[in-house]
Amino acid sequence: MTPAERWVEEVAKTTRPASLVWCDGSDAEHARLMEQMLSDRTLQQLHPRQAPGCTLHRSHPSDVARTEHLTFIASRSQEAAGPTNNWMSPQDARSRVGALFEGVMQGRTAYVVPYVMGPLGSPFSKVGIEVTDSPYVVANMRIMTRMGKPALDQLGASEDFVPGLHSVGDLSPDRRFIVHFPEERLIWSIGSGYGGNALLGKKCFALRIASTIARDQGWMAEHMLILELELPGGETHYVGAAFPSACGKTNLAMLVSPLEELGYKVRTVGDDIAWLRVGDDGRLWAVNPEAGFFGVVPGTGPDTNPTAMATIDHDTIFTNVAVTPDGIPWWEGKDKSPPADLLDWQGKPWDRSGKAAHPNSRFTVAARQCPSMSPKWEDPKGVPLSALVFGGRRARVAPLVFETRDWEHGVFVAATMGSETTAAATGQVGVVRRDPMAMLPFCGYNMADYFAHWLRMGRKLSRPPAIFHVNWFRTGPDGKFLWPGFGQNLRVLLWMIDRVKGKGGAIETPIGLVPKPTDLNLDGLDLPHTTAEELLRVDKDAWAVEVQEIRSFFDRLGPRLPAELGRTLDALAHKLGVTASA
Ligand code: OXD
Ligand code: MN
Repeated sequence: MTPAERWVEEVAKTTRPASLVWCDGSDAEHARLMEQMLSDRTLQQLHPRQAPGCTLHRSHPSDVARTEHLTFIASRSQEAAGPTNNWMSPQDARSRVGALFEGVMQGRTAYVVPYVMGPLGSPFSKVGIEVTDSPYVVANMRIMTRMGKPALDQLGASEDFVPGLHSVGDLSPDRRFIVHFPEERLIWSIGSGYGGNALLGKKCFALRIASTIARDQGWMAEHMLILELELPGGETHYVGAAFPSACGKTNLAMLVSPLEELGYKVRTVGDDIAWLRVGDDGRLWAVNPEAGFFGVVPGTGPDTNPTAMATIDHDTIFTNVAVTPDGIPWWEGKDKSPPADLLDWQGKPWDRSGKAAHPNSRFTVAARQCPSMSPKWEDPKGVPLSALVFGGRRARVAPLVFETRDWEHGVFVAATMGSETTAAATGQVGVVRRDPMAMLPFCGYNMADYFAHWLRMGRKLSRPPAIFHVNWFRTGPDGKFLWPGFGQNLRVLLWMIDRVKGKGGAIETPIGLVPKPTDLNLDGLDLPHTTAEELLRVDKDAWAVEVQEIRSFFDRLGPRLPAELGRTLDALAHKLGVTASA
């Protein structure tokens, strides 16, 4: 028996499924599963010509987003999980959550899903095995990972895999837990079928567990898109960008260049997760560990993301969107006018008072369907990054873009970024919280140690990427966004590449290097000069308030916070002329 078989046997003894199916990832197996899900109404076939190969899944209304308050790090010491994670001792997890797994799969089929995160054949790829009683999860894992036989071939008789046990249980939030055992590299998830809680290769493995492996092995697992930017003449740059959930990573990764005719092209490498390593050349290299996109549907439309629209027009699993009686999917932002007789995301006739599609409704689609994929997206060595970008959703405070002074300052800016919460997680929407590196819900260990790891990584990079901060969401007094957004974000990326190349103007401000309106290529954009100035304005009073908030965030992290970050905060306070003390 291989270690994988032994673990699966052990799990089956606890969960007692009626049958056990090892998934090979084949077309025949997929067809069988789809047929079964269509007949038991787990999935509904969508319109054969308007949405060929597409299906709709409606989840339980209480199971529509990640549940951060039910997500735990079960490290041996609470200190190892740190103050930003929910902690449960491994013993508690074993008794409290373990009890819920006893016999939970009786009468159900358990699917054993071997999968690879990362391109096949890449030295950076890693194997996971998820045992789940949800065929919907299997169908999603088949899109999001390299699933089945290739994973077993890569694993062989090795014990180097991340085991993940998942059951939908009774779907009750009272019995819902997503638990990570970082020392054992083990994941348990029960009570939810929602992607971020149930597709264990994604947030649970590729971010939370991988971030702890990465800390131990000297690399990084980050919540970042990766895009390729080609300049006229063919020079190519890669950019990694970390924004919190539902803040536009997919849209930026699939950006259509408004300057394509001038030779500026954008291609996609990944839209959510990047595994980063120091290359022999001293640069930072990135791999997208995923094989598909699990994207937010509302707001995806022909203006915001025509590439995504082309990607999801066939062979896509939609979850919790609205639908016409003849099976055409619809969501807010798809087009201007909702069709008549729409059924909302719960399948009820839509009365037009609330949202037709759930704000966190999702598409699951294979990356190979996306017309903008870079030829390098599955390159086993990854791609070298010229720039890292961090950003949140801030109606006020942060300017459109600024460059940090060096790696250490970049880590400070990334570590202290704030963002308004979105519908990707349950809870209040629109509340500003610190979301360091967009990893608040995904860092598998103590956040202060994570910052120290970032600083350590910087010392290993002889040619580090430049680090920038962006905010596409600044609003004017009328509450409207100041920046036209979408494709125009390219103009901001081009300024970054100019800076990387030692060109491009900027002025020193207390927070970093900010372009003047004339430093950005705004040709052909109908953007009044005063609006451009407002977008780039550094509001010292607002930043003074920000300093106090950062100070209390740092206080929460306690004495493990790297001294460099405290010193950088003091320097910022000093430049702003505010008292540095708490
Ligand atoms: C996601 C998320 O699904 O961040 O990518 O919630
Ligand atoms: Mn994400």
